[in-house]
Amino acid sequence: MRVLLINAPYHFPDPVIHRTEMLGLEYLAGSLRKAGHDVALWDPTVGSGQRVSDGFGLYYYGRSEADVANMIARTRPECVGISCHYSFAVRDAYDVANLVKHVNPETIVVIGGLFVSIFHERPLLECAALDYGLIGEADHSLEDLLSKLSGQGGAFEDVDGLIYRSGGEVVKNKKCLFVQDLDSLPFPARDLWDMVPYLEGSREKRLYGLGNRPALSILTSRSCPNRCSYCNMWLVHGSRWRGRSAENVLAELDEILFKYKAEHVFVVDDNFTFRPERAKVICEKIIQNAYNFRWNTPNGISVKKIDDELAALMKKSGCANVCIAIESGSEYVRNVVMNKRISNAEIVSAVSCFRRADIPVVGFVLIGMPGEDEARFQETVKFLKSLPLASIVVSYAIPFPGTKLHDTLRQDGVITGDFTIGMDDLNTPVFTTRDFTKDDLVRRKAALKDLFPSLAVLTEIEARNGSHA
Ligand code: B12
Repeated sequence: MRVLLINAPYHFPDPVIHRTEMLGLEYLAGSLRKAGHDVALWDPTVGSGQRVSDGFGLYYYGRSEADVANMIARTRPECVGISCHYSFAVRDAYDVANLVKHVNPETIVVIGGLFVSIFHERPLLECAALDYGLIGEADHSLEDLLSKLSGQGGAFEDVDGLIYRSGGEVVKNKKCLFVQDLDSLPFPARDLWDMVPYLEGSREKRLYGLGNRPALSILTSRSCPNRCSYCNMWLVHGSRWRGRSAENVLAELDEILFKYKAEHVFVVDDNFTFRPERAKVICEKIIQNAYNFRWNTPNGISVKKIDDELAALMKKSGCANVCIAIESGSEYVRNVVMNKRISNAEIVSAVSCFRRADIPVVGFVLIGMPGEDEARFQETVKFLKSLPLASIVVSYAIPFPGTKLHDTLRQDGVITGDFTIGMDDLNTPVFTTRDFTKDDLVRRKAALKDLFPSLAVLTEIEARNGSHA
């Protein structure tokens, strides 16, 4: 089948975004190509980004309707797959679906990604242009759906996690299957789109101190078994952590470094160090191969199981900095409210290991969780001040649908009715409890930000370390 996979455009509050490759779409394209389909990838957010006068001050990252329509008319796909990566960006995905059907009503339109994984039937109920949705990881299920659509037999009832229309109703199959052997997947099909904007885009943004190096991303494992009350990633990737072998990771690194000429790699796993022995072997193999590149963990890693040996190997293999999930200095907030099961002592120990290894540490901090009164917030201030962090990233708690945080706030009557998170909500407090007002949160965020240098400090550190920043 002729398939076009599209990254849905979106509106975002920031004037510049960190535009990275969509690993999810690249993975799907790799699997479909292996199964014999004729696949193309398109990212309409590339080469775009202008302010729109929508009254919310949001920037639109996407191409014009005419561009989307031209792309469809030119490539004449039999099936278009749209990725809605963020639960707050679905309207833009619907717009693409409607355009596809407008250009050619015969084209089959499938939606996947986080939004469908949370809301299941809702996108098909809200958007008549969508024919199918697939819940969660779709590396195998999309291939299965396409083979049924190409008339190769089997019933739609058998497609894992499929949402479809039947007898005037929208129905869903249970999502049960997650890729067990990640090594069996083809590498992300980076060759199907132009990687230059991603390599150059990261250079411009200098995110998390990568100097001016061109950067790409890698996923060495999937999911995280922890159930932090504010996270809903597991709805896509399931509850079991799965890791690729070091050999398989190194083979993809070969491609990233030598074929695509990246000089920095973002390790975007949800829990890269979940099996520290595996992480150590990956670092050892990078060292043995004398690969000359820098890497970091912009998505954050857990502080559990970090020891001096791992930190030293990370440093030697080129780790430029780590982001770690501290989130709060109050053990009550971190463990009872956030369900992280991490003590202050474990955080101190991990930060010390990284500092001894001379790896700059960025702390992720989440404020505005229920129960975080002024006294508990002050525990965070005190705890952070005691840590030798290079910088911190402070975010407001957002009750994304599908999270325990969302359910608790709904039960407590804090969230009512059709509560939705919009793009314009990402940088502002969206709820209050008796523990704080919105003004309190704004003041607390500003107070925390004053404690540490901004992330730009990492770029300076990289420059001192001999990067070409
Ligand atoms: C890398 C990453 C980023 C990167 C780039 C994202 C990108 N272009 O791919 C960057 C750093 C830019 C980023 C930024 C943000 N991110 Co982010 N990001 C991730 C991260 C860590 C990994 C994404 C990934 O590559 N996954 C691996 C691939 C294999 O999985 P996948 O993309 O989900 O694809 C699979 C399925 O979803 C499905 N699928 C996907 N597309 C399609 C399409 C079709 C047709 C079908 C059938 C199936 C399908 O099949 C795929 C293969 O199995 C996720 C967490 C996670 N584990 O997913 C968070 C995550 C998606 N990000 C999140 C957030 C909040 C953000 C920010 C808003 C943070 C902020 N406040 O600024 C920004 C917004 C981004 C922006 N627009 O600028 C949240 C989303 C929460 C929510 N409910 O929406 C997540 C879930 C993190 C979390 N734990 O909370 N992010």
